[in-house]
Amino acid sequence: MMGKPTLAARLRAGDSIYSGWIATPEPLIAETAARQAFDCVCVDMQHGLHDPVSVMRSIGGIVHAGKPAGVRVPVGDFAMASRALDMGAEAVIAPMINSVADARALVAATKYPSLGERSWGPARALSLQGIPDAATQLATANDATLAFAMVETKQALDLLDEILAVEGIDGVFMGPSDLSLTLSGGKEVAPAADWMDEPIRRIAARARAHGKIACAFGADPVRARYFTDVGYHFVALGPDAIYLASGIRTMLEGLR
Ligand code: 3PY
Ligand code: MG
Repeated sequence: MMGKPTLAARLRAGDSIYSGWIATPEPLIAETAARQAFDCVCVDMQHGLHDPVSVMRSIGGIVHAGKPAGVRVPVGDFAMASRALDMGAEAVIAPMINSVADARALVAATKYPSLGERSWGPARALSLQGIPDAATQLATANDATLAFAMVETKQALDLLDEILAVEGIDGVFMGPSDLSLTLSGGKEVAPAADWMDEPIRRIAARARAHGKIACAFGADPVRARYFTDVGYHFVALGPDAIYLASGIRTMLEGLR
């Protein structure tokens, strides 16, 4: 939003960002999360139930609550990556970026020429974020919006430096569940296993070496804190069903 530091500016200044993660396609939930102390709120189209309309409405609620919005798009849906930015998202998270070609496709969809091939049409982003005119948008959008490539497979880990080197990729987003699933050869989903510590630290260290942002999905506060401690600057916590369940638990425990 104009007048406030963008999510990109805060991350580049070294701030730690904790983001909400909303799977339920109801804008009021995203807005309610944004009214809490989260720095940012993301909506999930990959494993969450969001569609383009619920994403558009949720971004409105999040931004009206004064927070930046992020969108995780479905696998391979680079068209939606462009649309999420047109709808006013400040960050796009693309799952399963497993090759340099995937990373380049993400940049093409999210950055205006000459860096990428993003098509012109940000009317909603302009009005939502108070960007005064097209020239300002064109001059600022490539820096002010973030393209995060999910590194969450053995294949992507093997190509980590090549993916990080793609110009226009602002950071890598580590998905610990899929990473553990693929590193274990399909044997287990063990996002918090001891043997995950080395690849988790390596991803943060290599992102830092490339001057890029390390992001992760934290699930709970203990894991989120651990990610921050080992060099991640953008950590998502959730999804929203967990907020609801833990709120209900706390409330009922208060009765006993
Ligand atoms: C993963 O852990 O694989 C994720 O994609 C987190 O959302
Ligand atoms: Mg995943």
